[in-house]
Amino acid sequence: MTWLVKTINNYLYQFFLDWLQPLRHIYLILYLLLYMAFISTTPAMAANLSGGLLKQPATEITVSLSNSANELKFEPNHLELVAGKRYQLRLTNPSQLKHYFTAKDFADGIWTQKVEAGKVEIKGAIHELELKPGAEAEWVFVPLKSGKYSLRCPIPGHTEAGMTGEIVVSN
Ligand SMILES: [Cu+2]
Repeated sequence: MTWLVKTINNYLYQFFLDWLQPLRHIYLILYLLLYMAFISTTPAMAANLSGGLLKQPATEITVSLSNSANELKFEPNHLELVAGKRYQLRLTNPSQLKHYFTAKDFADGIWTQKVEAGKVEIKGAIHELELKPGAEAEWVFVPLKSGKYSLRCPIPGHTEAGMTGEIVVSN
């Protein structure tokens, strides 16, 4: 009778070997598929989040780059923003010189919806804006990362003369 048990055991063992080995691969494939699905839905979720965030009414802020007296400063030179809120930053240059609005680290931590200047709308990541005398631009964005960021005009002599500022993003 033991030979029968042995045969059945062998049969069962073979059965498990034959079926479980491929199952292990299926498991691995399923795991990979799930993992890939997770990876691919993450940007989709981010897009949904951005979509919702980008539909809120925007808070308007105006920053003047220098002034009609050509003073080398931003007015105001301190901005307080809240992460996740939508802003419409209006930049003006009423001076006779060109100026930059440069806040690289700040720009890295925001979602730019658009920059509008004249009849042109620019979409996508923006890091720096140059405003010629009399120019105006609108930057619509949502800050995503809290922090304290520095703002400056990198034209030689302007930063040194005090054309700097600070942007604080809180949660
Ligand atoms: Cu300047």
